[in-house]
Amino acid sequence: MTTMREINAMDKCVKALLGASKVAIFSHINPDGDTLGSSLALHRALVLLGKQADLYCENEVKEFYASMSGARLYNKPTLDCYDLCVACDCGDLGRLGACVDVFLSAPHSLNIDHHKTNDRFAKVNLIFSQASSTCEIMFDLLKLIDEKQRCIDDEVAKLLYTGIVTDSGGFTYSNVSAHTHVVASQLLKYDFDAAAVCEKYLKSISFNKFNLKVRVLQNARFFEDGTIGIIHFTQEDFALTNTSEEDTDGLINNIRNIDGVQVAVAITDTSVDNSFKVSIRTTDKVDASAIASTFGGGGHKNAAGCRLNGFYEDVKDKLLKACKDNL
Ligand SMILES: [Mn+2]
Repeated sequence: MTTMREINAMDKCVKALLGASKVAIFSHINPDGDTLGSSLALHRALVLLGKQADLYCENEVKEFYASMSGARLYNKPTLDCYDLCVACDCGDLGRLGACVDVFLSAPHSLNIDHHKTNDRFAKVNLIFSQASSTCEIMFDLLKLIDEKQRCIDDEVAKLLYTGIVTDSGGFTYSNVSAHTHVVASQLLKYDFDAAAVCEKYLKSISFNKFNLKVRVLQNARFFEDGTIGIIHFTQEDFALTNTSEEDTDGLINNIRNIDGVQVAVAITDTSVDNSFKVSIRTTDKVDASAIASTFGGGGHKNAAGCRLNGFYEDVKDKLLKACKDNL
């Protein structure tokens, strides 16, 4: 349900965006389709409104998302100061990585997000934890402005649709509501190839990623009567298949989708020795964000993540215990 707090925040966001002339927009580290889609859509909408805006992200946009409209504009500032900073899809300031200093440099800030663990770090916080994606919220926000002054065009619609599709697993996750479909249906009235968006971001897989998938899935380990499944991406797997960390995206769902599995965990070697990136996916019976928060991470009920340091077997055992405790 939409509360008064959220309606007020929506109004404040509209006023802040219309009142600003120099805006910096921030996507989270290791950007995904939702943070990119919402940030790029906002950027383009602001340009359509005649404003100046820059895009920031600690990381370069991955090849997989490089064809999103405006993706090349990241980290090429055209302004040296801002009157408004906007974080898109960031649950806390840490998600801004090294860009946090720029975020904190402006007199006004907005935090537009759907993570239930969001810690409301900005001056105005537009947080709908029941939304499928930040793009769903961004559409509602831009629609309010668009009614008075056009700021949604075909490209903006395609960007928002991309974020909704990627963050909802093609409208299959439990974060999908009637409103998600209302937003999608309004977006589909614009002129872009929605089937091509789904093909590119949900279905297509490079041959190298296919080889990585085969290697890692055949070494999956299962615990607690098959309710917990764990996969491990090693640096050797990446080297032998000519892939990298970004190619792990989505492969964990192959484990989560197995009948009987309630928690799927993917442990990925980072380039730093004994440092691991962990993704957790759960069925509705288990809270993934509760498991991740045991280790200082966060996320959603069915998808969360954290980072752990140590020897692989110790890291795996700690995660396994946290999973069992939450079963
Ligand atoms: Mn998101």
